[in-house]
Amino acid sequence: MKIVLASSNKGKLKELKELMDDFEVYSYGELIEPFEIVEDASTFKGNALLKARAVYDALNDKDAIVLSDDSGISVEALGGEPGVFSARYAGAGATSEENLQKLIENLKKLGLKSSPAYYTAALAIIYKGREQSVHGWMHGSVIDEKRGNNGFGYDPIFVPLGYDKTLGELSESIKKELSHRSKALRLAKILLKGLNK
Ligand code: ITT
Repeated sequence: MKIVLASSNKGKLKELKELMDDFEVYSYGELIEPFEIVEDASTFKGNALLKARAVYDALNDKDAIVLSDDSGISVEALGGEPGVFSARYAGAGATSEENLQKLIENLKKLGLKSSPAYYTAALAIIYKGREQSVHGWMHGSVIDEKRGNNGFGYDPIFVPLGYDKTLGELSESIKKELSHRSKALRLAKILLKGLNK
């Protein structure tokens, strides 16, 4: 079963490919020229569907199975920010480092060293024009300084519930066990295995 991942995010692609080693997986950039996809929905699910549809249409392959991932972090002390704006928290085209620094600055402005937070991943699947989606979450907290270099994005400031280290410090195998993406993918795999192939 050949699956096309509708993402250009290297960190996500690495995790998804490792978590899907029981499938034949390609990033869409390995098959066609990557293009910009406007993610203007108000929910993770909405944006995941926009990405999956855009790539499904561009592939022009009626047998393609497309899987997209829209994800982000929601911080309690910041009223749920950055949420669906996680990739562009510090502005359009911002780097992961700029987004993470903005989150730390906003915590500091409130005089906080940490806040409860959670990651969300919405995965959308399109096959033969039929759309499905699943979600996964990882709860924990964000802290006001970077620790460790593992993972990507906000991982160096995220401490999963039950741990005292950030995902930047913890091993990749722990993130694989706990993450929003791996939880959503467990559900997505059930859908993928049920597709009429
Ligand atoms: P694609 O749309 O091409 O998949 P993107 O980076 O634009 O890539 P999103 O719009 O879903 O993806 O933004 C998700 C952002 O949330 C991402 O840029 C990270 O900063 C953050 N994020 C999501 N999952 C994460 C994780 O597991 N660890 C750390 N940060 C994560």
